Amino acid sequence: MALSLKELSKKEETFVSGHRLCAGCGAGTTFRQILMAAEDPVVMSVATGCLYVATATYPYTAWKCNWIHSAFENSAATISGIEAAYQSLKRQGKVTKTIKFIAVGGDGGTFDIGLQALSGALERGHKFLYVCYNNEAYMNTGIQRSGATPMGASTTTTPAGSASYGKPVFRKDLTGIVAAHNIPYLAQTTPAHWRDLMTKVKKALAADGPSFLNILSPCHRGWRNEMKDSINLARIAADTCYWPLYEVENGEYKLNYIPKEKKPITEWLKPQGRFKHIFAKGGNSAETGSTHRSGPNQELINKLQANVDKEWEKLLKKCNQGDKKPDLETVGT
Ligand SMILES: Cc1ncc(C[n+]2csc(CCOP(=O)(O)OP(=O)(O)O)c2C)c(N)n1
Ligand code: SF4
Repeated sequence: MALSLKELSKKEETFVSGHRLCAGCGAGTTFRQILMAAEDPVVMSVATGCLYVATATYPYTAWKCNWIHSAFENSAATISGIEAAYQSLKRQGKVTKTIKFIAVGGDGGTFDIGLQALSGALERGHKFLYVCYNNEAYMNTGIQRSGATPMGASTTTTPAGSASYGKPVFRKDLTGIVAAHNIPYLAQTTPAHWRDLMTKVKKALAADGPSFLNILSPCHRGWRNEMKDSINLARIAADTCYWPLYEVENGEYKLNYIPKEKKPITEWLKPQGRFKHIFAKGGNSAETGSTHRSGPNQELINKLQANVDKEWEKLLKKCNQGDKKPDLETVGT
């Protein structure tokens, strides 16, 4: 089906309303888009986290597809078993229809606790899509830092205060880690770029082997932004190059979006309360921990900007696109 809003509006939804995700949560928008992009029936395995807790509250469910709750650490292992059973039944002629398999985890369940199960499933070559809805912390249990949390963010386990400027280390490059598994398809995207996200889901589900999507998923509870600004923040993440939209297809890197004007990282940081201390008087030094009494923690801002610039340049080289601009038609902002 063509990716036009008119056509999509006629499609029956598989992720439906009535769930208990916070109003303005990026995860609901993300999974609505994912399931609308799927052409075949899907079986999903969803790890513990906000998405599971808020959408599958027994005896209610927001999912009109086959669905299993998985433990925090093994969503990819659960889907592996289901996919292997399907392949066996297919070989025996007991199942003839095409079914797609999607494993899901938050960033806690993917970057940290479920990484081993994910790596194993990718290596074994199961034909499934793994989606990490990445809200950059363990939100469901009270906003603890995860391997995806950006440096400088104040969380309940890395609280900014007189002794700390927030999380002291950069986030893990999980997309890079997954790319090192040499799987057929992987990508980064956001729910603000709906056409990009849905195109990537289609490619991922069509891949001949495992595929992976790392989706930046706004969470106003943890990011402490205005509810109404969630999707716009995801857009700013791409415009600052903090969260580049790119894909790796059979080892070939491709940028899907190059902002006309690369915005400074402060545009991503400022609307979020989790970075409020960086702009307040009395912030701590990124290097020494000593207190700045005079104003914003410029040292930390410089460090964050330098990291974004460095990663962006590295990505440009991997994509080797020179002056060739990506096809903006695919982004759909
Ligand atoms: C092995 C294990 N450790 C801890 C927990 C408690 N727990 C449930 S949800 C959650 C946080 C999940 O974080 P994330 O995967 O990032 O998803 P989010 O809640 O942010 O959507 C934790 C720690 C658990 N269920 N299982
Ligand atoms: S806490 Fe965050 S991720 Fe969880 S439901 Fe609310 S907005 Fe969504």
